[in-house]
Amino acid sequence: MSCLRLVLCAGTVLALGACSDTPPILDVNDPEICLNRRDGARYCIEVYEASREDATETAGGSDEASFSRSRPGRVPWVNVTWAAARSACELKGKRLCDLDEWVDACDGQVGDGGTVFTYGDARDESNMTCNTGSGAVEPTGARAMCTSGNATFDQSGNVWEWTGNTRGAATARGGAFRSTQTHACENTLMNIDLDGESAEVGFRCCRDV
Ligand SMILES: [Ca+2]
Repeated sequence: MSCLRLVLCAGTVLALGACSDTPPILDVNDPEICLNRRDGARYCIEVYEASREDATETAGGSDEASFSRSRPGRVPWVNVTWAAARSACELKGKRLCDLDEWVDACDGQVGDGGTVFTYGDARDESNMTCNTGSGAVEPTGARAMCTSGNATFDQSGNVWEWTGNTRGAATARGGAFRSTQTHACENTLMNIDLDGESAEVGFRCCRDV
């Protein structure tokens, strides 16, 4: 399903594998927020961290053949490599979020500026606003105050999120349930093995409009 050639998407030449051949599957009721990108184009980012099709409020599920979902109250899809996360998005005609897209959704501002943390400028030392410092994953959207100015959930904590659609651009952002000091929108780059899997790393999907 992945694009292993140079492709044209919405008139813009993207890098290898940066988009899917599949039209976006938008009738599955996975909420998304559509925003301006820094280049002036529009994109949509899913509101919740991705979960498997058969995930529940207490279990992450095992269905890795179906495309990912973005639903509230589901244990997020973790233990997934960067490539597998990208494929799960491409199965629904989407892709991973690019770095700038993820950051701008998190901080509520296109380009520079925006809030330091997804929930505001002041660090929540109590770790109550988002699922940071708890030591355990939670269902998506479990912390009602863990929202950005764009109404996305869990862009701080719960699980790290794969971003970038090429290996060169790929990283994970946002901190996870064990993080306490590393959950700002801008400076949470994490050097990890793209081919590794972790119980603390998941993803969410984006798409071009
Ligand atoms: Ca997260």
